[in-house]
Amino acid sequence: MPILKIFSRYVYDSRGNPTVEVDVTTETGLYRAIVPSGASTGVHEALELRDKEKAWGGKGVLKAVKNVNEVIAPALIASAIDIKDQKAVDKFMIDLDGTPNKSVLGANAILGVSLAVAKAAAGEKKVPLYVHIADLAGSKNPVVLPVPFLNVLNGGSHAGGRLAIQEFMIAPTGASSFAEAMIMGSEVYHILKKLAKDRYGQSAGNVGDEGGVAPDIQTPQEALDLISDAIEQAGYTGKIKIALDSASSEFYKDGKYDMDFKNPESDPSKWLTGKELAELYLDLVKKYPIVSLEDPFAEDDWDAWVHFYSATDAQIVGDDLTVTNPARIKTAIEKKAANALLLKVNQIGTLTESIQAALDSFAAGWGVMVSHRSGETEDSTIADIVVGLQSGEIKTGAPARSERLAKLNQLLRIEEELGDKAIYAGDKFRVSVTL
Ligand code: 2PG
Ligand code: MG
Repeated sequence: MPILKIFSRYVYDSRGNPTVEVDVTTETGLYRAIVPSGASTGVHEALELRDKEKAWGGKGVLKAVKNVNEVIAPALIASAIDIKDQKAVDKFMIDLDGTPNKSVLGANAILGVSLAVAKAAAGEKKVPLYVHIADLAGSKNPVVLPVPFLNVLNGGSHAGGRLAIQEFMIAPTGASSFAEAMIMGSEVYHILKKLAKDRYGQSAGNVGDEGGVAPDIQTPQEALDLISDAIEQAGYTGKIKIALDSASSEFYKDGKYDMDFKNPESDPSKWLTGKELAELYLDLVKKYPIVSLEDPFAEDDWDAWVHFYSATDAQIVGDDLTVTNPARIKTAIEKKAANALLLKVNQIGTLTESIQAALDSFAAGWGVMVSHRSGETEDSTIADIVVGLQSGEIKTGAPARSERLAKLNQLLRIEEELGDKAIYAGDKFRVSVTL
């Protein structure tokens, strides 16, 4: 079925910044995708085209919008490529751009079209989006609902407090369904908010970019104690695990890690080496039920990753390290630097390359956690992606704020639709493809 029209406009994301929206129209209807945007972005990510002009503080996306409307739309429509052939559609746009990091058209322009085309193809096939994505990925059993890694306490570049580590997530692995995982997560979130206010004052209940509470605390131990207490009060000890995203590239300075990086007077003699930071993580893993650590080290500090890999059985997730890029993933697999991929569609810029990144990771025995960005929208595509890939783990913020719930609510609907066929990944989240 041909594409009748492709139209792009800007809309606003959850931080109030403009972002690219794309509508693809075919005979079966109008299909829409909105592109997310990160704050703690990796230097190796595909290029997000921003106007860098006075309007919106340099964050305008008018050029990216124009690239969709004036370059991609006429060329793709004229090519008459079958929209069900996502690989061909994405390759066409990659070639049209002609650069390795999509810097001519912008990864935000290309991704908007890529995702909207996938939705249009699902519409043409009259199947849910996750079924179409499963077809594209060759998934064997796309009925697995992921463990939601709920970011209940925000720090780093996503919050105002002093905490260096960016994300403290709870993972209800002991639930029997996704719906039950959300009940557990929601209960713990509300208890945590109350505990944070009781311990640190009213303002500790304020939330960061991803909806988690953001008390002005300094150490990861304080955060983990708060969360452990909330899990215990809710009665879920043992059933809810914990995960971290350090986003440590944000506090890597002169070859060391500054756990006080938001303090302009931070004392360099206290900055940690990679080995010292690894010791800190190993202590935390011993004391708390931590099952996953993301970006524990900076994006090019390979030695620290390799050292840590051999010291723990926990999931070690590459985000800034691997940037959903098959070439970086290959290096990380070869070096034994990580054992899981954080999959963010806008880090690479097309659905096809994102699927390839997941398949390469699965082939190496890695886990794959599908992820939102800190700047999000009502677009819920990643919920269908995580089920379509059968990857068993997703992080999309706290169980609060509608740009986060858009994805979690879509997963509730998918579980309901699958009925008896649905399988909750639970404590098998790292090997969900084998279920
Ligand atoms: C991360 C993300 C999403 P950002 O570091 O994993 O939680 O943050 O989108 O700011 O890169
Ligand atoms: Mg991250």
